[in-house]
Amino acid sequence: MTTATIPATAVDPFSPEVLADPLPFQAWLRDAGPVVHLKRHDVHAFARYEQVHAALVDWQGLQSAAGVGLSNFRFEKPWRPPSLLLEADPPRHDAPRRVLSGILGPRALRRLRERWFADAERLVDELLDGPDEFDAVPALAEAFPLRVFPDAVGLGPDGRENLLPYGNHLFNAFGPPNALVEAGNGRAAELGAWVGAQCARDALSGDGFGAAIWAASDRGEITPEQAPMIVRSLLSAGVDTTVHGIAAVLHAFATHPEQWRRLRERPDLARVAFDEAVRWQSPVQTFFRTATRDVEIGGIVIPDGSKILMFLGAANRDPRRWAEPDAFDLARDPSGHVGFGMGLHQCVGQHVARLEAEALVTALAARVSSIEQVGDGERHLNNTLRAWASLPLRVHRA
Ligand code: OVV
Repeated sequence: MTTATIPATAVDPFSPEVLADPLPFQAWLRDAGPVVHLKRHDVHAFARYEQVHAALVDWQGLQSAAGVGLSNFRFEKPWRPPSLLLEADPPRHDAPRRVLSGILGPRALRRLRERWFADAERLVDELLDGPDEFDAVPALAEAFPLRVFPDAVGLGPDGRENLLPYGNHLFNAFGPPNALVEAGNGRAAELGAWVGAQCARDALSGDGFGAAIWAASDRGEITPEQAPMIVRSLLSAGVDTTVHGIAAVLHAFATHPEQWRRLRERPDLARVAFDEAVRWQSPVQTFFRTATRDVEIGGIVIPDGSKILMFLGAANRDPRRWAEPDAFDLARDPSGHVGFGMGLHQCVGQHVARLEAEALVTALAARVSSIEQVGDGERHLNNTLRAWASLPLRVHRA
């Protein structure tokens, strides 16, 4: 296929209309062809599972070090120093990744499991002492990660309210410099300075993920210059993502009462439920890559140096890959979804996210016989995240 025959669209995927309701546009993209040209940003886009997966695993042909947003670091100065994990390629990516994989891996998280389950039980008990109707975004989706994750990193008590706004701006900044980014620019320097200050060794407790990163630099596994930047990755990627992942699973159950009944019979399905919700809502909707040479994907050539856009959320609902893709269904095996990415850069924090969600969903399943959503709720628009501003729920105590 030549460039002239590639399907194209002038629709801006980062416009408020598409961000508010992305599914119709994503369905159009998938059906238009394996590769679609987005005229508004002059990038090629993949929305089918096959091409998104192929792009994610081709780290040699499609690099991350030129940025995983629209901005091309070959030509544009990044708004913050690039991440050593997200915005790096092998071999520079490897030592930071190896260190963080160990610190956030299933074995290392075992010591947190009991504590986080107890914390989730306490939070749900406190909530159920109040009214039957509440907004699940502040009450659960934000409250639980903010209760457990900053302590697990080893952050001090002050300024934690900066974490969500920092992450929100960061995820907006992967998109084009639209009104969402402009709205965040005013506080970006202040928030970035606060986050930067929390990454110093003496700002962190002696027993958290942060201290473990610094200890790895003592052992020479990473350099002392790299340590604070890897702590920054935890604070960047570890809060908003889990908040909106938890919001996704709560929305899923609140709109699928039969799935909640099934979970109550089989509480061991809590982890599968979270992955199915991550597939179904895809809290991280999109990431870009940059061609390191002319790369062929989906029958067309992506020119060296040009950006491609991967629609993770669209791939996760591609009927070519998934039966009944729009159904939230605990009977399905959601493994292979690309909501956490795939390949070399696949989410290094996914075990942390799963543990948080499992703890909260398990505590709810033991105490709540039914969950309903009261009205449509309100989406929170972000250039990268599929998120909720408000998710009003009504629960019945078991
Ligand atoms: C996956 C992700 C998102 C945002 C930031 C980072 C990673 C980071 O490493 O800073």
